[in-house]
Amino acid sequence: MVWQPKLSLIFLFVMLTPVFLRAEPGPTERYWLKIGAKNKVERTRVVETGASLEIAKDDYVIAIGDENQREQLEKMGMLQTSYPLSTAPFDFPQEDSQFHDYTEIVAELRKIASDHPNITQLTSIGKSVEGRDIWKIRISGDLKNASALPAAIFMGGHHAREHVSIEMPLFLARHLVEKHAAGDAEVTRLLSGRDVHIIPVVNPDGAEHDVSTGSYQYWRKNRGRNENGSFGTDLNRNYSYLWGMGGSSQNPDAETYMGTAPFSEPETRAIRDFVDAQTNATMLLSFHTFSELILYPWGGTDDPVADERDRSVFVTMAKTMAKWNNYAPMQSSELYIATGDTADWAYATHNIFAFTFELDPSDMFNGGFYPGQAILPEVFRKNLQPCLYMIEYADNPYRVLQSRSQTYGLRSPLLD
Ligand code: 0X9
Ligand code: ZN
Repeated sequence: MVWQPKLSLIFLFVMLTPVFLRAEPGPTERYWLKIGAKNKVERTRVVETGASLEIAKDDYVIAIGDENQREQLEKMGMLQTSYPLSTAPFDFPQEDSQFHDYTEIVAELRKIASDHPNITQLTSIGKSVEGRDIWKIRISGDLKNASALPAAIFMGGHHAREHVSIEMPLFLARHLVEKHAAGDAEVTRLLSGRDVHIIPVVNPDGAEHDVSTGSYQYWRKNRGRNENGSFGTDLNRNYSYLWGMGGSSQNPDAETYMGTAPFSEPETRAIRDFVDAQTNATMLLSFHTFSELILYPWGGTDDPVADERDRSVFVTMAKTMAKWNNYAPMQSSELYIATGDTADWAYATHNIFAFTFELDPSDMFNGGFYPGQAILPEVFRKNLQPCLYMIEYADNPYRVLQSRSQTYGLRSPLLD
C-alpha cells in the first residue's frame, strides 16, 4: 500500500525529468525490485538469486538486482514490481560535498594524525585490488602500551554506495582526538585505558567508482575483475566463516557474489590479517547503511549464539545501544541469512563481540544510499554513545551483564 503512491511519485518525476539526465537502459541495467516475501525463508530465497536486499517489510522486500535476477524472481512468482535504478531520483552529488572521496579521506586521516601525534598512529593495513591503501588510524591515550590495552575496532565502507558508513567512523576518529585535545574528562579517561582502531573505508576502489562519474553508480562490491569479465565481489560475503553456505551467490554478476574462495579479495584479507594480529580486540563494529538496525551474530544461521553468556552480552549491548540511536536490535539472520560477513567471522574466529549497524536513513523513501549530507550531524549524534559504550566495555564485555550501578554509576555521561 505504501509502495503505490510512492511509485507514482517516482513515475511522475521520471516523466518530468529531461531525457538527457537519464541513463540509457542497457543490458547491464539494474532494477529496484519489489518482491513478495513474508518471512526470513522467503527473504533468504530472494538474496540467493544474487539480488541485494535493501528493505524488509512485513510482507515484501525491496531489493536491487539485474535483469537475470529480475527474471528469476518473476519465474519464482515473487516479483511484484520492478523499476530501473537509473531513473531513481536520489542523485544529488553536487550537493553532497561534505562527503569524503578517497583523496579527502586520506587527507583527513593524515591531518588527524599530524595534529595529534601523541595519541594516533596512521598505518595502511593492505592494498585494494586497484592498489589503494586501506588506512587504519589507531587512537590511544597510552600509545606505547596500547597493545596491552583492550581494543575496539570500527570500520566502514565495505559496500561502495554506503557512503554514510564511511563518514561515521571518520567522525568518530575526529571526535575522539578533538575531545582529547580539548581536555574532555570522559574521552581522556576512556582513551587512557583503551586501544581504538578505526578503518573508515574497507573498499576504497568501490567507493571511488561509485562517485567517479559525477553521478552515483549504486555500486556495492569491490572492483576485482571476475572470470566472466564482470566486476566485483561482495566483501561482506567473502569472510571465511560458513562461506558460501547461504544468502550469497556464486554468480559473479550478482550483487552478493561470494568470490572464488573465502578471503579471495585483498580487502577482506587485509581486515583478516589485521584482526588476527590484534589479539587485544574484544569489540568490533562494522558500519553499513541503510535501515537503522543493530545486528549481532549469527547472520549465517538461524541458530542463536550457543554460549548463553555471550548471547546475553550481544542482546544486552544491542538493546542498550538501541536506546541511544533508536535503531532496531536483532540477530542478523532475522533480517536474512547471509554467510561470509564480517561480524560472524570475527565472533566465530576470535570471540570478538562484533556488531553490524545499518545506519540511517530508515528506507529508500528517505534517501536510501544517498540521503544527502544534511542527515550526517544527526547520524553522528545518535551513534556516538554506542561507539563510546563499546570502547568503555572493551576491557570486559561481560561487565554489561552486571547491573548499571555496580559498574557504571547512573550519572555517567556515557549513559546520558
Ligand atoms: O547484506 C549485507 O551485507 C548487510 N546489509 S546491506 O544492505 N548493507 O548490504 C547486512 C549484513 C547482515 N548480516 C547477515 N544477515 N548475515
Ligand atoms: Zn552494506
